[in-house]
Amino acid sequence: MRTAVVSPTYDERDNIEWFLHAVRERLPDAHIFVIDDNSPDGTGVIADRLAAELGGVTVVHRNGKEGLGSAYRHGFEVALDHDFELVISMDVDRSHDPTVLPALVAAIEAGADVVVGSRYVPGGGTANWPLHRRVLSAWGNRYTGLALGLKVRDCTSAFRGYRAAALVKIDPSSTRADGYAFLTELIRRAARNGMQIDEVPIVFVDRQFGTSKMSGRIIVESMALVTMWGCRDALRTLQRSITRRRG
Ligand SMILES: Nc1nc2c(ncn2[C@@H]2O[C@H](COP(=O)(O)OP(=O)(O)OP(=O)(O)O)[C@@H](O)[C@H]2O)c(=O)[nH]1
Ligand SMILES: [Mg+2]
Repeated sequence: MRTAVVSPTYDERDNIEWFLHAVRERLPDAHIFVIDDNSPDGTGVIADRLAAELGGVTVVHRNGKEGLGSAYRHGFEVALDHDFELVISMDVDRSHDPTVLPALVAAIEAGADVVVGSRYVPGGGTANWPLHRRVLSAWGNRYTGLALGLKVRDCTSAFRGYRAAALVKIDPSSTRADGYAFLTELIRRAARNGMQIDEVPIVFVDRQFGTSKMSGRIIVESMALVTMWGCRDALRTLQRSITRRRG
């Protein structure tokens, strides 16, 4: 399958070289799109040099930091413009294990529309994450699943593969969230469209180099949007059942 890997970067100077080589090793034919928001630490410049060395790497330079959601949206649009059959999203900070890449490809080849690298299926987990991050993520995902009626166990993992046709239908460019709520929004749309969503286990490794861009604002955005979507879904179900009873 013609495969694109879309990866946003912001201040990933210590990770970008490792990342590009690791992806190239696991998926030699995949094209890699790096979406860099003018990283102050010079990640974009390093990525340009590596792209010239390695080939099959496109670095998209944006003017300034606009958030993970915005960067993935942009990267998906660029990848879809280039006629790929499979689009993989992956963080650069070594949290997403490149050895899982072939399993993501295999799941799509076997018929899935979307495949999620999941911390919350048997065999999945997190390594060296502090307790507060583990609790936040695990309970955040439980709450999300319950509020939105989703069967997917890990709605906020960015390590995923999308069949290109499914991604077109999901239409990421019309989403609004900036933080990881963006990821929940995509899964919600896939589920509502009746798409086949598979999960493969991943062990998420906490970043060792560079700084996290996670913030209170991103957490609040996620919780607020999930609650709003959940209430809207419940209201719609109620309206439908009232209309049915009247009719
Ligand atoms: N282009 C771009 N990339 C970003 C931005 N924010 C985060 N990223 C990248 O998105 C990926 C995930 O960002 P992280 O900082 O690891 O955020 P996180 O994974 O939610 O937080 P941690 O759990 O601490 O790793 C990394 O490759 C970042 O470099 C942004 O505003 N613009
Ligand atoms: Mg990270």
